[in-house]
Amino acid sequence: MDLTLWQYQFRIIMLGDSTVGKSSLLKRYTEDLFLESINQTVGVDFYVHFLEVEPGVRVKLQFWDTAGQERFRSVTRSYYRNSVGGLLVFDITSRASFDHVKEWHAEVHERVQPHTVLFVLVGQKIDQHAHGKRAVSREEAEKLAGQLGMPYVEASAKTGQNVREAFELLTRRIYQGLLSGEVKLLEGWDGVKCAAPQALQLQRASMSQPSSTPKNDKKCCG
Ligand SMILES: Nc1nc2c(ncn2[C@@H]2O[C@H](COP(=O)(O)OP(=O)(O)OP(=O)(O)O)[C@@H](O)[C@H]2O)c(=O)[nH]1
Ligand SMILES: [Mg+2]
Repeated sequence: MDLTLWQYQFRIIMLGDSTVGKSSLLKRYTEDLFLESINQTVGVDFYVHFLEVEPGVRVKLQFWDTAGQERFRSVTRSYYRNSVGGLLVFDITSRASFDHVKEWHAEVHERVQPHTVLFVLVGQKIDQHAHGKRAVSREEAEKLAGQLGMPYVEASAKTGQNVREAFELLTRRIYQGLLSGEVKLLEGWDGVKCAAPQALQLQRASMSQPSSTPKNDKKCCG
């Protein structure tokens, strides 16, 4: 199948403190690679990956990998608004990176209204648990994720554990949001794009319940 064909494009942002492993997660997911010494991100980098969310429905995932360093914040902020989803990442060995999750979330929330960004919280570097370096318990992270209304996944870009799962969980969450109308397609917003008219036909064919017709299908694809 031609991989350049897609029915939807989702723009997804990677957020979290510097060195938590945002770029490493993307490298693992898109190239199945891990680098012990990887350059710190300067401003924003771009990655692309394709995922079939259900038979015949191919999504182009366009990732914005932001720099966690404070000095790039004015650049990275400009990417929040046109993101439909995000991985909010902390490092399970760094208490400070976990403490900052609330701040990252609040900052995005404030700046994207009236839109919302659907998040998954990722506890990164889970390979370090076996070396006794965990500084944030799973229970604590799950509790915070619950308060912020997002699922929690523990992953390791180094071993690859749960990396695909984290990205796919987010993608499916966005796709479901699109079908249910939770994700609203407003004029002048680029978080989601649809390739017309194929997407609508496939979407309709895939839905068994007429009541689950997306509210926004006309804007998206018609
Ligand atoms: N042990 C371990 N180290 C990791 C893991 N993921 C990333 N690292 C290491 O952590 C360091 C930082 O990784 P990056 O992916 O550059 O972190 P980042 O969040 O993109 O950082 P910024 O670009 O500065 O925002 C690198 O030395 C990686 O090799 C992991 O799952 N386990
Ligand atoms: Mg980076």
